[in-house]
Amino acid sequence: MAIDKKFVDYFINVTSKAALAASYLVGKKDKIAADKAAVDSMRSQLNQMNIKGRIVIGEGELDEAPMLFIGEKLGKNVGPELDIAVDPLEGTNFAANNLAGALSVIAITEKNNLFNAPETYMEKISTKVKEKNVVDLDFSIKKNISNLSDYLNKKPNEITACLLDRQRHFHIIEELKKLKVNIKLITDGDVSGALLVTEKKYNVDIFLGIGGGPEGVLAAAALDTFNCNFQGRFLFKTDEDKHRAKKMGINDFSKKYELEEIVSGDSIFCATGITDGDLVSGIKKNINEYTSETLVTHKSTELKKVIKLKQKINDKLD
Ligand code: VTB
Repeated sequence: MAIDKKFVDYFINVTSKAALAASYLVGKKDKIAADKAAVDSMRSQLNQMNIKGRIVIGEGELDEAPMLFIGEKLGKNVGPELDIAVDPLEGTNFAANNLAGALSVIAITEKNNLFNAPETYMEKISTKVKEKNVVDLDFSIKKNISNLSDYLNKKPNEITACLLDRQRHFHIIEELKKLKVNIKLITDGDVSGALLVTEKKYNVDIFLGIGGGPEGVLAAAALDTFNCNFQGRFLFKTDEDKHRAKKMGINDFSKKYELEEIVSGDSIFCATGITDGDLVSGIKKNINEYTSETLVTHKSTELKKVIKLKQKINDKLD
């Protein structure tokens, strides 16, 4: 089965409108308000659609998130049954401080094809290399870089690795430095970071490190259509984390998940820029019109491109 391609346009609209809503709060030093604007818009757009949608990755569980909570049903309860992962504002710091890289993101699969990820950290790795056993979460940094250099026929000093600038990655950064690998550090936004391996123009060969689990699942949906590789392993620190994971059906807490265990079947992914970033430009507004740029993927039609949209600011989705 496939998700009808008409939904691609609808979901571009959803993230474009959420990005527009958040764009009014760019640079206002208020992460919560910017996030709320994106969440409210996304929820209202999704509820106008002819879908039987269910949030599998959202703003948290019902008790902590009144909207877009995990399990929330969305849409008019007619049409296809879809699993939906959202990050209405990926990079709240970016939006609050008017920095590059804020996105509004959604990923959709048919029912039961998207991993129901808990809100914990995830160890991740992504590369353009699809073959197994070249790059692997279980290999050392040294082995991964050496395999990747051989595979790409590049010297380690011609390889670029992207990772979040965090203390927890200090040992990885030191190892990469020793190997003379070029390092691209990002301050936030690891959905975008993981996607930098998809195209040569971004000049990133490998993305690695520990970031949010939900962000990992979202990135995996797009990486699947780009025919790239992704592996993730959740990190459960507390008993509470483990308890919540168990409730979601996870029993093996140290399992390494392959891309196809995270997302399967057809999928749509949309990431609209709120501020300018590596993947897409941010929202540009005139008095009555705005332009959005959305990175879109649709697995069954092999669509993977940036779509620029000019719309009236008050246009409703019908
Ligand atoms: C990443 C990144 C997010 O959180 O998942 C990161 O994609 C991980 O958490 O944009 P820490 O900040 O605790 O390291 C964000 O930076 C913010 O949600």
